[in-house]
Amino acid sequence: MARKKIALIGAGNIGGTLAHLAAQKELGDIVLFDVVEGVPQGKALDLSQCGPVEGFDAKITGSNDYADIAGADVIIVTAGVARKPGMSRDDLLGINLKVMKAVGEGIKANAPDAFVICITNPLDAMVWALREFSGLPHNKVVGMAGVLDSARFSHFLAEEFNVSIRDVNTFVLGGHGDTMVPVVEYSTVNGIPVPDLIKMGLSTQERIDDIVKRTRGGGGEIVALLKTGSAFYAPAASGIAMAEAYLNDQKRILPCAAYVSGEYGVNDLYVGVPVMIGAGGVEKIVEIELDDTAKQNLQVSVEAVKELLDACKQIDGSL
Ligand code: TXD
Repeated sequence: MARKKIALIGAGNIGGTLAHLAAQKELGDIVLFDVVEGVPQGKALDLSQCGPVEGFDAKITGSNDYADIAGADVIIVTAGVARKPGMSRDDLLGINLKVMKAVGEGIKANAPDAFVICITNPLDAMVWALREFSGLPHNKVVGMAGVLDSARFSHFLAEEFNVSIRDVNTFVLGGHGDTMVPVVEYSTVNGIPVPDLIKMGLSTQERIDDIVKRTRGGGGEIVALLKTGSAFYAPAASGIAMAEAYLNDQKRILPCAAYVSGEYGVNDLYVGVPVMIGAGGVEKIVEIELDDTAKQNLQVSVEAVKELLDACKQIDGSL
């Protein structure tokens, strides 16, 4: 069986890390695409030279021509500018919306059957715009945010309870950013819900509330530390987990920015919800019972996403 093909649109910090992880896991042949000449080609050549050391077989190439993504099975989009300290969310929106238009047209013309994972921020708006510009089916375009947010939440809880990260399962809903909704009641250590662990005296409500807050601010915390850009190792690992679920038909239940039409009382919007990812792309939206607080928090998140989309429509009248 011929190898799968993975196209990475954007060969920057996340794009290069995606390529390395995909190669190490031998997910398929890899095309790195970027508008900057030389960067995708240089990183592809450098990564190819990891092969003999790490023992992976993967054809890794770099390109500035969308024709080279033809026939891709999975496309992961990180093209755009990363948030810099002092850059407003709307600054990022304006620049990256134009990028999504170019990327969407490139995908539409060259790889309309691909499963597309959008990572570019502001994520909840960019994934919606990318779907609009590409014209792909809604279940084949998804945003990566919740897998990263729940990884951050899991890391902080594993530290708090001093347990293996293997035994921590967390659940986040809603938008990527301040309005995200880490759902404590559905977050567990080896099946024991966090509220029960608090009752068992293994932590306190205040400390868990602080962890929820730190998770919400997880991106900004790293931006402030790095000063020159945003997180890229964990975002790349998260995007690869989603790509793997599609390529290997894993039927994983993952928190992703997915298109909802009625679920959670939300219509015609991309929002962070638990979905099943398999060979059919987003195969199912998992609708859980939410308590009133989680419902309210999700509503706040939905309103924030709607506001972002309105801003996008102001910028690009074709949306
Ligand atoms: O959880 C999440 N979704 C977020 C997403 C987590 C972290 C970072 N988040 C966002 O991902 C971040 O705010 C950015 O919008 C993207 C990519 O982050 P990265 O750190 O990889 O940014 P880089 O290193 O600047 O890489 C972006 C590349 C760079 O090489 C540009 O030349 C290229 O994008 N670029 C383009 N490629 C193709 N087409 C166009 N038009 C284009 N414009 C820039």
